[in-house]
Amino acid sequence: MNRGIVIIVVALLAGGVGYHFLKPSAVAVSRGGTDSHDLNIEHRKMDPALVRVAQGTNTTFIINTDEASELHVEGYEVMQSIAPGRAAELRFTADKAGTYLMHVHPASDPDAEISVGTLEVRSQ
Ligand SMILES: [Cu+2]
Repeated sequence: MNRGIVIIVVALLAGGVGYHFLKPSAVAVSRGGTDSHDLNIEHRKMDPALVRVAQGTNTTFIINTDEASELHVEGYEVMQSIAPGRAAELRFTADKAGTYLMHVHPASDPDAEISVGTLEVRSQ
């Protein structure tokens, strides 16, 4: 077989496999205006792990959790008490572009800072 064709076939296969494993499977995207995202924190991990919003979006997070904590969005310095059994709402305007870590301070260990996910605010 022609060596060039073999190389192309191998490259296509590798690309497909790479895409399958690397594509973001848990990404929430919003495009400006007003938007709401359901966030579920279990075992100190957030689903989706990455929330993307367009800069300027009036954002609401509706948060369910399995552990009483404070959720803190770094950079925005917004906090919300969250607890099992009732959804909590955190509202803010995503007016600063950038990537911001989100962490929790568990009620059982308020000085601990445990990263649970990421907020990405895209400039438009
Ligand atoms: Cu904090």
